[in-house]
Amino acid sequence: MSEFDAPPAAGNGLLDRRVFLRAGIIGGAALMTANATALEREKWMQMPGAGMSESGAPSGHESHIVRSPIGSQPGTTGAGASRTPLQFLDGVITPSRLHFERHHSGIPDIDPAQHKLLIHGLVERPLTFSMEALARYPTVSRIQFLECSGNSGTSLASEPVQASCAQIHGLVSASEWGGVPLSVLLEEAGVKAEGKWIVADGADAAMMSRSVPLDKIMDDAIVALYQNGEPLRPSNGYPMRLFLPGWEGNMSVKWLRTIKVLDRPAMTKDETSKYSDLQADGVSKLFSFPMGVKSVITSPSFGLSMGAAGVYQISGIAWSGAGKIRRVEVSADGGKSWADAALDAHVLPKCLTRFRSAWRWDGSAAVILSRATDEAGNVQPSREVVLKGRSSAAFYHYNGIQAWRVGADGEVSNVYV
Ligand SMILES: Nc1nc2c(c(=O)[nH]1)N[C@H]1C(S)=C(S)[C@@H](COP(=O)(O)O)O[C@H]1N2
Ligand SMILES: [Mo]
Repeated sequence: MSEFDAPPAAGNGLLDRRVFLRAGIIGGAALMTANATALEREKWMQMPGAGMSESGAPSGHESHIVRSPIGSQPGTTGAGASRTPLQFLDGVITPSRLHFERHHSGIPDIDPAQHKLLIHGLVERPLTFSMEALARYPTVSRIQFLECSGNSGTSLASEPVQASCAQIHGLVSASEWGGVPLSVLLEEAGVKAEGKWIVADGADAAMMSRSVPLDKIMDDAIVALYQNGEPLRPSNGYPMRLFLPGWEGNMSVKWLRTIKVLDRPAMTKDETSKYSDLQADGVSKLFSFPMGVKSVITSPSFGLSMGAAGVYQISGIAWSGAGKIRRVEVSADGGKSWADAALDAHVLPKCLTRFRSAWRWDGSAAVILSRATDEAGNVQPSREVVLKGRSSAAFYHYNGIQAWRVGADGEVSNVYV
């Protein structure tokens, strides 16, 4: 089956996802290729190429693929964020150099030989771990996403902000995180019966600190030492960070320094002044830990433009703090009809999942959307549903459906449906 004879799967040109399972999509590529019979021997073939190097770097032709925008609080250089350029990436793993950053007081320059992790509070044996000691514990690695709870907050604006996918949704990334299960370290310290929470502190000037229920710690929390196979980047917590799969990014305390076992949450400045969801009735939800089910089409998206009418791939990412993505549906008619997208083979729990749909664009204006469902049965809500019951001052945990309008001129804009 090529996409030319693929059955339509939904309105306005969405094609059956099976085109991704067959060689058919090649037909689309052929359309864009001239009928050449021979290739010139290009200049880079006429002399030996560059030599080896100690550390790789992206092609100079891809220098636009950088984190942006970089914003910091007035009067500071390190209290802000940089975002992952989602619209230029494919697959699910974020290259470490492009992992988003969110710092409250810059990146500390930590000497691993001097850094220690202290575990204390309601434990039988308070313990400190040097890097060397930690490295001797059994490690695990998992590919998982990290999302700031402020991600996509731009979508709360009363009018759609015309900004790139990075700018609106780029506070999410995924890496292979490797490290020591925190449960192993806590078992060694011996948690007392009254220990029900921990509070984790960072070694940065902000001394970021967050409380985490012990159940989550014992379930899948790790002290991460590795990111995509190499030691963590300084911006992502070198030499060690707490990593809490699927939970709001703020709780994954970077530059981890102390873990104190408590009988209740510590109610730190970072969990009372921020990251709570104010409701329309003036009451805040106490805590919102797992990130909701969500998806976004990364291509086409704002700033990318379409060429001539024809067959295109709609591609994006979906994720959920509750587990695996079960399904992603795509619409090309503003939500009137939907078709299942194809999911790439790596569908991992609490990870980004790449989805793809084939779309025969007829060259006229269209609104494209994606909607994710996770294995717990949670369905990504519309913007309207997200806003319902929320205070207009609430900012965090936006997971509504993103709509992009493809204009007849091929330009893509942000719209609300
Ligand atoms: N010590 C410390 N940990 C921290 C922060 C911080 O400023 N200091 N920022 C938090 C926030 S708000 C988020 S979203 C994540 C971001 O992790 P990243 O910079 O590796 O993407 O780290 C969290 N951990
Ligand atoms: Mo965050």
